Amino acid sequence: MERSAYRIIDANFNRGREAIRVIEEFCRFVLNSSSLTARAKQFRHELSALLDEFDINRLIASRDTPGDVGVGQKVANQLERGNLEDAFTAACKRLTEALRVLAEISQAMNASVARRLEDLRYQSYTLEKDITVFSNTVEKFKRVRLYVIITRELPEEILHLTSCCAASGADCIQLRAKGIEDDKLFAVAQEFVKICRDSDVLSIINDRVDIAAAAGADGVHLGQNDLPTAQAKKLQLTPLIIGKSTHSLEQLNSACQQQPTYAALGPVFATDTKPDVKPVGLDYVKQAMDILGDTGIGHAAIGGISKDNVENVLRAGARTIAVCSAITESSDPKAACSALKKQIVSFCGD
Ligand code: TZP
Ligand code: MG
Repeated sequence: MERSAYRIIDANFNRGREAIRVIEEFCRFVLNSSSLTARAKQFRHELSALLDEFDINRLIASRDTPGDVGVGQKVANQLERGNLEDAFTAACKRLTEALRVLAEISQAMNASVARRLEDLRYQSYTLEKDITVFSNTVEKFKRVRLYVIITRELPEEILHLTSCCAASGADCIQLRAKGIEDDKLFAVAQEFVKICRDSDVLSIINDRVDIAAAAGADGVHLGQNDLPTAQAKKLQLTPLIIGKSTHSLEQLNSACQQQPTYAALGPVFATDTKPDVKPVGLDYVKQAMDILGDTGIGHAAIGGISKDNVENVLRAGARTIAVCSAITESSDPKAACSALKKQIVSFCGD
């Protein structure tokens, strides 16, 4: 009996450590997220520390791979991994299974270790959720080159501009209607989301996570004085893209701690759409792109960007360009939208 218990514990420590290693590599090489990689690594070390609570010589002596009747047994779909996300998800499941087995089997041998293994299992559920939500939303936002912000209050104007931009190359559109009542905002948000969805364009609601979630938008954009990112995450019904405005390196560093999907960098140039905030310039874009490189968090350069200066912003390293007036105040929003998209795409080589 003891030997069998040691065999199970040995096999499941190996299974668990291998699974958390796959998770760590996903955070490191797929998501490029240093903070999620650090969390996975810390988890792996805690799991290894628990192994030290057992007699390592007995564990290794109990191992009998050639005599293991489970080796080589296959069931349908086993080891079918269509992509890296599948490999990550399978590793998460394997990790929780291994932890459950370890806790059950070690219960009679060492109750305090069993309790710590259970703690790790609960932590692993949260780790899986945090990585999955971040990965899903970052993946969706990655393809965004042109992001159009519609700052309007009249529903007809909002919907007309949304249709124009959705048909002319916008990859993401934000509804920024600050002065309208909630019932009207919700109604127009629902139609806005539908137009975007039908054109395969991402829909973002400015300021209001409740409206974003209720209208089924892809995301919400939060300013410095809006709800904190961590609170917005608690209110999401499905994984929500969360954008956070930043106007300085200090704000950017603090935004990164809470892992939004993207950080808005601006205003790059002076703009009447946001007259109260001092322009941050192209140097901020360059420095921010460096900082974001280690986080996996996306970006959107914003503020005073037009066809005349967009290439300078792209040269500073930005690959997602957000504009409001250059398109929505144009006499021909459709033409302005497709021309800007063409400029960005030809620079990025997409
Ligand atoms: N946040 C920073 S700059 C800005 C916002 C909402 C305004 C962008 O509008 P425009 O007209 O493209 O300068
Ligand atoms: Mg706001």
